[in-house]
Amino acid sequence: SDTYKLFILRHGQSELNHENIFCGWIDAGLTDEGKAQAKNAAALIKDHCIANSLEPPKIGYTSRLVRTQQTIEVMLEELNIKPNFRIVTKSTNVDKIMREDWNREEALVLQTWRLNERHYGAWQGQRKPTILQEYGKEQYMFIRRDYNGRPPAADLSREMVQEVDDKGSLTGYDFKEPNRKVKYNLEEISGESLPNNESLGDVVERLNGFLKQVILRNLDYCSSGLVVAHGSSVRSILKIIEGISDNDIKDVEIPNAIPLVIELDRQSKRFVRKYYLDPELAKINAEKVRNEGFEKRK
Ligand code: DG2
Repeated sequence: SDTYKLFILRHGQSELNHENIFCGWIDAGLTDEGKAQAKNAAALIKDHCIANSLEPPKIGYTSRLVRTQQTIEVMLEELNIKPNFRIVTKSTNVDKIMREDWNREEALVLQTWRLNERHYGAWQGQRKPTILQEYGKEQYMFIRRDYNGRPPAADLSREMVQEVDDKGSLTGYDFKEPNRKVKYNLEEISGESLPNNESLGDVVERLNGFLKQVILRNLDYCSSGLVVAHGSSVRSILKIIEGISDNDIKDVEIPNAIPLVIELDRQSKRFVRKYYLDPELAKINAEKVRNEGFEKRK
């Protein structure tokens, strides 16, 4: 093929998506439906690869949040490829990993906070209809979708974390000590400065270097890649790769777990074309995402 291919998708439905709660950096797991969506996403990629005589992607990327990790785990299992997870910070030498540790027997999965969902600040853990009522329609949509819309900063001492039992099953959510010092210890050590609230513009800025210097560059090692990220991080990638304007990006909605193929020119890595592997379902589900908070449920 004359192009490189990036398979990009948002994780499957999370427990907080299901509850209509702003999630951001809260570490919610997948629902059973979310896992089924991930399986379906893998089947779509498998069919596409067979139809185009392509090898399935052997390098993957996720955020540091468990919902993207669970999604790619389910997908790689379905594709029959063993994952090899590596957390990447700014002090990680990715070229060295690619030269020395990457092999076609398994899928190397690089995990970075730079692909995390937008930090939703003080809105994290709050129900969407409640916030809509509090802020009104215009502000609600401005903060959710405007390129510069930024929610109020989170009180990190009230960061919401998941409560799990001994077997790792979810028993509820609680406000605890910030998980930042624990979960993001590697990032802290390598001197990354992590946000308390972000606009889409902030996400574009923190993601740009990783996208260009790691994801796009690695296409020269492996001509396809699998990116499992979030609504805002997928939007940011599309904005950068396609050069979508600050104004137009607010109308782009990302459905859960439907792979989008982005084809790039092999020489220039410039955008050539994109298409969803299930365009009908992508359209229906994207519309649902947009309307979250507005419909009368729960
Ligand atoms: C959703 C996006 O992110 O919410 O943070 O709640 O992709 O991680 O499920 P994701 C969240 P909206 O911006 O679509 O309201």
